[in-house]
Amino acid sequence: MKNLKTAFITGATSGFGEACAKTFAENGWNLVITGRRHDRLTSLKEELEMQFGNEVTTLCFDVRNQEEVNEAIDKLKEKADLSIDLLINNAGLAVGRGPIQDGLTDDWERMIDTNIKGLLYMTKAIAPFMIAQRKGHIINISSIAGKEVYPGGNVYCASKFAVDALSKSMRIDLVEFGIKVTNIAPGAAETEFSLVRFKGDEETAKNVYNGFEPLSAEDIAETIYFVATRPAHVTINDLTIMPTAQASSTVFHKK
Ligand code: NDP
Ligand code: 8X3
Repeated sequence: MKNLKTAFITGATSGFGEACAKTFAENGWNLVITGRRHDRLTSLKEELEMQFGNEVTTLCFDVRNQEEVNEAIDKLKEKADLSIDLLINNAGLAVGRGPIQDGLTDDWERMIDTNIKGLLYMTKAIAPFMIAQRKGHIINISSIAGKEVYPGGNVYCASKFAVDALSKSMRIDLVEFGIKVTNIAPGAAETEFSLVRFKGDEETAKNVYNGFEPLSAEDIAETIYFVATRPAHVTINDLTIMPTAQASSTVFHKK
């Protein structure tokens, strides 16, 4: 039997977000999938609708632009019957991995605007749906980089520490409305993350995962699905998930 819940996933055009879209669709959820790459959103929608028969809505926008965020959500409000049960605040990125003294302002702004401000704009736009329903779940994707800093992590780590703090704070603000808030902190996972971080340098991106088995996007999607499907009275507040070969943000057991 179909589960008629709706998950709203930011950053569904690759990595964790795309894997979540597939996992939730397979389990009968309707989806709102978002990202900036229109072609990827369209082909994912076609694939999921054909395979699982779910309703998949695509919204193409940049989470850094509050006007674009609000316009996209206004489009959703035109669907009178829409309820959003789950928001996965996943869209995010790292750009660069150098010491603070060599950092590029543009890279810093991309990380802060996407990882912190984008998450805030999305939450501000979607929380009213959940408050009206007196239920809902917001899952924020932080990182092990939001628990421990590492050399060259500076602004990316700060942005993910901010996500960790916002998760704690949002949980307090939203508890009276029955809204769950979960913070997920993954270690190294092989997605397009490192390709973006190293600005398209495929060799450097690949080297990040040499000598150990990283997490996959599917590992994260499976975990998020578990978190999202606990009974109504149970919330997983915070979850750190690491490759077995990674003990901390800097300690890896490599072959
Ligand atoms: P990917 O690069 O594979 O996916 C990132 C997603 O974010 C893409 O769908 C991208 O879509 C979207 N995105 C980025 N910037 C924007 C923007 N300005 N507006 C809208 N969407 C945007 O990386 P991951 O799947 O690995 O990363 C997902 C999240 O997980 C990020 O928040 C990342 O920081 C976090 N994370 C990743 C880890 C890893 O090792 N991979 C570990 C811990 C946390 P598009 O380009 O189409 O806009
Ligand atoms: C991504 C994991 O350790 O490269 O958040 O920062 S790490």
